[in-house]
Amino acid sequence: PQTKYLKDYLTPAYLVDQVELDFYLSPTATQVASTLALRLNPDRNGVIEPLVLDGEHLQLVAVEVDGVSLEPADYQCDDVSLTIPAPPAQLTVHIITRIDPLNNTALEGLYQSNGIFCTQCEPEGFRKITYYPDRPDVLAPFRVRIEGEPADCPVLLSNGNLVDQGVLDDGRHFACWEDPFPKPSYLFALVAGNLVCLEDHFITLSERRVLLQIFVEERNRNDCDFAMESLKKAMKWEEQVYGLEYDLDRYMIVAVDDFNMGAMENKGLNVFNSKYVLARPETATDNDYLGIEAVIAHEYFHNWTGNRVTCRDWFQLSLKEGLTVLRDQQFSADMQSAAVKRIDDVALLRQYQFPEDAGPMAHPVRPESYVEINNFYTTTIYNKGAEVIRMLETLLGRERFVEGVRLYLKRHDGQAATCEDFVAALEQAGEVDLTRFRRWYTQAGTPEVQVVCHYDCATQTFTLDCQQSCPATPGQPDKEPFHLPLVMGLLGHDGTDLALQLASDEAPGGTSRVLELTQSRQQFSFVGVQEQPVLSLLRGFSAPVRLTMEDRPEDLAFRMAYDSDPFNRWEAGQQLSVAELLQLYRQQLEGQLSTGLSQVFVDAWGVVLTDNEADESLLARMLQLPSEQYLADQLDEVDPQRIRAVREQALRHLLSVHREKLLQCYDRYSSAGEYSLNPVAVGRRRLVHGCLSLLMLEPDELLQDRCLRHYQQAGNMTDRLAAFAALVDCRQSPLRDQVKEDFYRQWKHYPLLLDKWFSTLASGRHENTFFEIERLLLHPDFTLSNPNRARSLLGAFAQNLAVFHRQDGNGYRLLTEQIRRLDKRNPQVAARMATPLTRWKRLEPQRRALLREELVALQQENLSRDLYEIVNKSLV
Ligand code: HT7
Ligand code: ZN
Repeated sequence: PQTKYLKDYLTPAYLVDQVELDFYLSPTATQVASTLALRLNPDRNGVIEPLVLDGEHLQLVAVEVDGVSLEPADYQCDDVSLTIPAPPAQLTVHIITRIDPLNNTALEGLYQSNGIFCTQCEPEGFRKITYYPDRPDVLAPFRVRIEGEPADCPVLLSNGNLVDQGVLDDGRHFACWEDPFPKPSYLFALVAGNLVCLEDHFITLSERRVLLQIFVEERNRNDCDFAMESLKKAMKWEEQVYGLEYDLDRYMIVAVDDFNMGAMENKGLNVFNSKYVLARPETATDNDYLGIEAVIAHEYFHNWTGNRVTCRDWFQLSLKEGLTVLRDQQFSADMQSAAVKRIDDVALLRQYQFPEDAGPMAHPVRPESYVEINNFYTTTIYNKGAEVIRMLETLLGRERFVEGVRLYLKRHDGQAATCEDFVAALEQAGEVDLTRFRRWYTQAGTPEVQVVCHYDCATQTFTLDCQQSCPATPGQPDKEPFHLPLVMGLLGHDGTDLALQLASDEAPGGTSRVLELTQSRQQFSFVGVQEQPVLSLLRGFSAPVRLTMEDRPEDLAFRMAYDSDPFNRWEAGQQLSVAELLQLYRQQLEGQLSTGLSQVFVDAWGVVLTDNEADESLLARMLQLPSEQYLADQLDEVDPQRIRAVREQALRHLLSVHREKLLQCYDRYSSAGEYSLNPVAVGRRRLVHGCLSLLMLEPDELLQDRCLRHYQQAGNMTDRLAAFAALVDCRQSPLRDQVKEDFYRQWKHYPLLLDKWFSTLASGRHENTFFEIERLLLHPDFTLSNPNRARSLLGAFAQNLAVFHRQDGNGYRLLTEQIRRLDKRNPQVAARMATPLTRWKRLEPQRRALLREELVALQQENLSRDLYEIVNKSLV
């Protein structure tokens, strides 16, 4: 397969002035008639070039140029394109193709999900529908006519406004849609099927009425209220914070069960994985609700950051994705507990993006090359991309940042832009120099920052000596220093924030500062510091770096109790935990007698557990020990089973000391009541479930019964699933099989909950989980055809580190075998699911060899381009 390079970017040879598409729907032989008004790009100065249209898996029926039908000798057609060698400078091309939606298992282009026709065109799916210059910098207005059987497809949808509809003599019916906003082909959408529609409306800032419609299958008609409310909240929030209004008269969302990712922002017609639309308390957990709120907002926000201003090429993907993730994070922070949202976002970044940045697929936020663009919808593009823009917000302040975003949107409205365009607009609005900052777009890897502090009592000066470096990543052995905003404060002995005065300031001002680290080494001195302070650095995780400071455990415990920045309160606790757990790990590894957790840590943890004042969500997060993945990330040679053993040893230690307090906390908050998603209710449930899962590590019969009651009497899925997960881990108890059967029986007809059944069982912590997973693969409800189902079992399995990384290598064999099969049906999902296989380099030698063997075997086979790229790069 070929590698594509950013440096090879060329403007399109032909522009498209108008697209007309006629669809004659049929499950196995849909006919697509396309009429394109094209003209030579004026930047070619009249020098004619061949017209090359992208197309894959198409059956070509006919081609005409300016009304004259072409003979096969007049054009060239291969597996990936249709070329007209010397066309006129202005021409109308008419092309008829035939496609097979029913057998489209890759779920790209036009496919069927439960009998519903739907499309997924980003990034390169449109070329599987018809021949077209399928690249994001070719923008055109689309007019679409869809014809289908009214019995199978009563609903016929496409982008924009409905301009005509009717019934034909032969009984078929049609609908015509017109999208006035020129758009790239990746934003095209078509949906047709037997769907019901839930309606509402939104009045915009300028008092326009927008029709809001959510289309779902009949069985789901009662599960859309939360999605609709989230949409209205997102519309209002974007007006209030960014001053941006929706631009069409109607906004449609369709939910389908078979979808490769979360959702897709097609202009005016979003297509969603039903997981991110459907919710009611009995079927969706708190996290499902929060996911829906975030994804609905994310796709809506794309209307400006992605659709009105799109990307010039796919190397610029983070231009729309990083910015839109940041905006959905800001929105969710305003809707929920902002501190906990930030903690969750950082935890996610560390759990997935940091390992990516340290692994074989590490790439800059703006990559320089790719083999398969589908592989670059990564956590680096999305989440690190959002962190990069968040740093711009920190450097500019919210007001100027919003001004900069608005300037960027105004300047490039209706255009395809680059990351550089974005940075230039922010630089101008913020009146700052972002020369060094731009390195965030070109250099991969997570920077490491080391800080050493010194307090000089005689001069009352507190100095931070900061150094930064960045590890080598594939193709980038050496890095230049990054521009890092370090938000900080100093805590006095009573835990209050001290007023800050840098040596260069005239007077003290404020208790929180942004220090800008732009060199590999820099010092910052604060004067007038009357006592030895405790430094609180990187507040709110103001830069995506690994920070090392020689914190004493007492200082961490102090910050855990007093830091005014809630993120850093949590972070101090995490650092303490990491240090404790790594010490236990090393003791085990070296065969030393374990000292257990330190008293300082056990006491500090107990203080959090009995804190009656702080936000319960924050407390719940503070009580969680760092994940196994995060711990693995701190080690040079990883033994995942040892990590699990050590983490469980620590949990049992905490349980043995604090059992009574855990029971009290569980009792205090586990009152039933009407389900609500307000942050206090969510926080209490998190706390209760944290206590329950810890208590259930060593459950007596009484506790098992309580857990069973918790499961049976739960008024919502959040409570039910937490108890289910705890019981699933009670291997010796007959209750385990009882609830396993009960959950299945109750929810076997509800796919999203059957997914949870599979994933909860695959996340089990006991030794037999692996054999259970083997059995589940043969379960009649397991299928690789549905991405959610495949992820629910295989994704959960691969994240269950101690089970996946069995010492005998059978975990690797099992996953590789399933990926092989999946690759034949759906390469995009197969490649994504192969990520855990690529993390072999830092495993201990025996597992490393076993995993590598599987990869080498896979590499010899006939793989899709998607999987080939992942496997190949991971072996370099
Ligand atoms: N912009 C979308 C990215 C996407 C996608 C969505 C569904 C299926 C396949 C896909 N490939 C790329 C989703 C988003 O970021 O909003
Ligand atoms: Zn997106």
